[in-house]
Amino acid sequence: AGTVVTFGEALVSVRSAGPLAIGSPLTMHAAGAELNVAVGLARLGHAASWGGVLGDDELGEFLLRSLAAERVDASRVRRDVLPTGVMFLEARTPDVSRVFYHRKGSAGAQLTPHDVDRLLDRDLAWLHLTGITPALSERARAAVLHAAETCRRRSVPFSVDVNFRSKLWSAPEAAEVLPRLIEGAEVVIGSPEELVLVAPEGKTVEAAAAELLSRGVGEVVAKLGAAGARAYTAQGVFTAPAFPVRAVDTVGAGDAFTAGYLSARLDGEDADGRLRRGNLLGAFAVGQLGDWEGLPRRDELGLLDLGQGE
Ligand code: CKP
Ligand code: MG
Repeated sequence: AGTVVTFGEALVSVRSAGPLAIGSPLTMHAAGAELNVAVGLARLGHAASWGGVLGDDELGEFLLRSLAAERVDASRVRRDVLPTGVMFLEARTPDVSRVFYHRKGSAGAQLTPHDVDRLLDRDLAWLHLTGITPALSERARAAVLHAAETCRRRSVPFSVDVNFRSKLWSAPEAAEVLPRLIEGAEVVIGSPEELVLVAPEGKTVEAAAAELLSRGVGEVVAKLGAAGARAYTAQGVFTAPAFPVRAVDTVGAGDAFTAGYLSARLDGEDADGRLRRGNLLGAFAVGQLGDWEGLPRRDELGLLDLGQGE
């Protein structure tokens, strides 16, 4: 059946219980958008592989250990003398959290097109990319554009989660690169604002979706947060509500949605089924501290069933 592959920068996310400036207690989690998606897919039983560059340090060891524990193949990871990146997630107040990256000049940004060639040299079922990787460095940008190009050439289906990060690059910079990245993608996922960013002519999410579909994107998926998600496809527009759950940590919800959506897509589910599983994984993710810790195994997919689950 082949492997679902994804790559990017994995980070150690350090979450605080309160304000950082007063030295609040910290907990350590494995994170990074692509790692989150790989874990989500592996939990559901898909053969998933994550690639990237990790520091030859204790934080890199921690990330490898986390990937192994979650049965994500990391056999093509490269180690580098530069440090593994860190992200602080500060609970400044119970309602306001802030993100601080310590990732400039990190190992993760050293990814090259050659790393991508090594990673993709196998039976590929699907490749998942995000708009974070091209924001990391010149070589990471070249690597991710090369990966998309390889998929187009080999006719391997691929997805892109736009994941615009304003702390890494500006909207005009992203708008210059991301439309090239998503060309020919089977699935493009983002918030309404992110979808508008990658469709040069589209001013609303509907116009952006129509533009992307007309330019050969297979389907466009808008994540609407608590309002659920909507898929724009050649067969029409489909909408599915979110699962009403209590949220303790919303970071990682987008990646969880993506993992659920792609999992259902790989299982051959229709648009309603894909959206439902995306929303379901998002609901599992927000219920637990950490980006992916709360995600379900396949036998747990019915746990949140409130009349709309699977
Ligand atoms: O869009 P999400 O909240 O699902 O993404 C969260 C991840 O990779 C998080 O793990 C963080 O490390 C990052 O996005 C990032 O680089 O911002
Ligand atoms: Mg996101």
